[in-house]
Amino acid sequence: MRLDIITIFPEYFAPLDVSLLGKARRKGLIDMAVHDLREWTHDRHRTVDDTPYGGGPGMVMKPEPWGEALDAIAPPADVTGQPAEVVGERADGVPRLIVPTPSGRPFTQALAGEYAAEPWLIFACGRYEGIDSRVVEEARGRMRVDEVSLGDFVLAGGEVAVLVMVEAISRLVPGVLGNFDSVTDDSFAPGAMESLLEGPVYTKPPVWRDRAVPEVLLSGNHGAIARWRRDQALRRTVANRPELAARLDPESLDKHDRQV
Ligand code: 6GU
Repeated sequence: MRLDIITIFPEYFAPLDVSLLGKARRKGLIDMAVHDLREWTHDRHRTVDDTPYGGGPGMVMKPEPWGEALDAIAPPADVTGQPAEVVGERADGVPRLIVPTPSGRPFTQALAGEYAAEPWLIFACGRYEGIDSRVVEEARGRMRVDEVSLGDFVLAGGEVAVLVMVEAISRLVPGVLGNFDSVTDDSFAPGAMESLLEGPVYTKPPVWRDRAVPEVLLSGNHGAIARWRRDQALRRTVANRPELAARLDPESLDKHDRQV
């Protein structure tokens, strides 16, 4: 998978060299480049923002550097309709553009899974009050564009949102995680425990500060363990995410679940 990130703060992405993602990059599973938007400015001050038309607070990112950046990273098809020659090891085909903004559609585990199956993603990090709307409008003419939000709160810019999304997406790329089960077990993973939060986990020692690990987990009774884990997941979902619990399919709850 190819990832291109466009930002005025490339330093934000240093953590992508470490841990899981660093390893995936070294293994060649993920090919990532971070681009400084200011490379595509032409004035002495490398200006990327200006005052908003119609008035209002703050600044808006100018369209010209964004247009040039996207043309350079994902060259538009030429007049013959043939995709332009792409330099170096770039993924071929058409990328999907993701624009983080609190006004976007919600980022979910399902969307992360969808992105993980794409060969090429471009992330456009806005700052200030956002990017001139014509940039997304024009890009839609030649690639799929999603404006995506992490939730109902406001970050100072898209960089941290992109770190979050890249981590969620890359761990779903085949080969990135050692143990594939740790993906299928996740809270929000599609499957049997769908829409239940993950329950508590324990490791050695069996007693720590007078607190024993729940006995059932040491019993070796796999049926009882599965039953207990489901109870715990259900309790946690009701406590922390009542709106998720309310949406559980009544058909999928057995008599035992109802007592929980
Ligand atoms: Cl994706 N971007 C910004 N700037 N703020 C956010 C967000 C994204 N999601 C929630 N708040």
